[in-house]
Formats: sequence, structure tokens, C-alpha cells
Amino acid sequence: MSADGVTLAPPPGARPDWTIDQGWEHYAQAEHDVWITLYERQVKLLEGRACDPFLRGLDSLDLHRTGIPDFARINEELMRLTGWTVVAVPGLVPDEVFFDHLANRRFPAGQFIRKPEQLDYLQEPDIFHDVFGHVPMLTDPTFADYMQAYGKGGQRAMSLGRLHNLARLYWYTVEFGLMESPQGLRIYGAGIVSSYAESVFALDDPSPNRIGFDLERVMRTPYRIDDFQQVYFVVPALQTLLDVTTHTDFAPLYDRLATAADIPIAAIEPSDRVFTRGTQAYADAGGRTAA
Ligand code: HBI
Ligand code: FE
Repeated sequence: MSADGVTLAPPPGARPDWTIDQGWEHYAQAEHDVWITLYERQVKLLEGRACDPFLRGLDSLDLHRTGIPDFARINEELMRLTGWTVVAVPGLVPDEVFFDHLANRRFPAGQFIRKPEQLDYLQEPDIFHDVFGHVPMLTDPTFADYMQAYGKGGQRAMSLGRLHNLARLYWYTVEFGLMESPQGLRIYGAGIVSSYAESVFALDDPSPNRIGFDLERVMRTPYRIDDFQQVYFVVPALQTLLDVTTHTDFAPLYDRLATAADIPIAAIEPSDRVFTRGTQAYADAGGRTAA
């Protein structure tokens, strides 16, 4: 449902749940080549940067073999591992549709791939972001349960008018999350692992803050969709995400959030566990617009 309470109808050719056929046989070789270019660049970079569950998931799904992966093929393995499937959608879908898929262990993935001149940045999630970025983590049983719990929580947050708070949880975990490991910080967020530049920035750049994950803290922190993040939140383990969603009573939390002020995006709070106190030099210099 959009803000005015009207549910958008699916576009022509899409089913009532907004899914479409992937039409894998219709991809042009040039489109497969975009996938292969992106894939090879990321795989080299992510060894020692992405967390182990991501790298293991990438291996077990064998996402490289065919260029753009055929959902029918990866779904066999994904279903066997965690009971999830990937379904094709035309692009962004309404929140309620998105949550209904997640709550039923279906991940809606864009069917299209970016153009060769958009390798580094695009606004709407394409198949590379959605499948390379999100699907490997869905092979991890703990993360798979977290994503389903998020879908169920989304349905509830919508009915309570707190979706903007819950969306921040998705953003700072599923999309831009970092995790501790014995060898240092590792990436699990799909928005990072699917981006060449942010896979470096998120771990190595002195600009952003890196702060220990805390549910309420995250839900009070706005985010930016148009540039590298100014703050990343670090979980000790994926189990933290699942514990937090299953052991938190969200009703009193949402009550508190209704009166709590947002925390400025680059602020460090006295109660924060600080991994990196960022310089914010990148954002202060104007970010992408200055580059
Ligand atoms: N649709 N295809 C798609 N992918 C998303 O990540 C997505 C969406 N619709 C809504 C949405 N995300 C977010 O608004 C929620 O996570 C809050
Ligand atoms: Fe995403």
C-alpha cells in the first residue's frame, strides 16, 4: 500500500503478486556479458572482504556458469538448502507485495540487467544486485529465517504506521550490514557486495562511522539512498539479527520510536560501541556529486 492507502495494480503482463516469467532464454549475449564482467570483478575483490556465509553461498549456487543465472536452476539448490526461491519481478514492487513474498520465503528479484554504461551505479535494483547481492546470503539458514521474519514484521509495521523505522533495519542490515570476524570486519549487506566501489569504501575508507548494531539505535537513524553510507552497523554474528527479531517485543519499541527523535546520520551517541569514528571527509566534500 502506498502512503495514500491505494494499492498499485501490477503492470501489464505481471501476475497479481507482481511476478513475471524470467524469460531466461531471451537475454542477449551482451546482457550475459554484463553479468560476467560484474561477477568477475566482484569475486576477485570479495575474497577476504565478504563474510564466509556469502562466499559459501556464491559457491554453492554456482552463479557464474551461465552468465545471467536461470532462476529455475538456482531455485533447485536454494530450495534444498533453506526452502527459499527467487521470483522475477519487473522492478520495485509495493511494500505490501514485497513483504508478502519475504514472509513466504520468496525473494523478488529484478529480471533486467543494467546497461554496460551503468556498471557502477543505478537507482533501481537489477538482477545483478538482487541475485548476486542478496541470494547467496539466503543459503544461510539463520539469515534465511531472519529475512522471513523481516517480511512478517513488515506487514505488522505497516499496520502500525512504523514502516519507516523498520525499513531502516533492512537498510542497515540486509543492504549495508557489516559483521565481525576473527580476521576483522566482513561484509554481508547486498548493497555493498554488489558494488565494486562500496565494497572498498565500507571496509577501508576513513570517512564513515562503523558502530555496533543496536536495534533501536538503527531504527532511529536515517539513511541515504543516493551515495555511500555515512554510517555502517556491525553485528557480532548473523544470529544476532535473528535473535533481535524473534526476541523483541515490537509494540513497546514502536511506541518509544513514535516520540524519540531521529539520530543525525553521522552522529556518534555516548552509548555507541564505536569500531571506527569516521572523518566524514567523503560526505563533507560533497560525495558522489563532487567525484
Ligand atoms: N521491491 N523489488 C523490490 N526490491 C526491494 O528491495 C524492495 C521492493 N519494494 C519495497 C522495498 N524494497 C522496501 O520499501 C522495503 O524493504 C521497506
Ligand atoms: Fe537490495
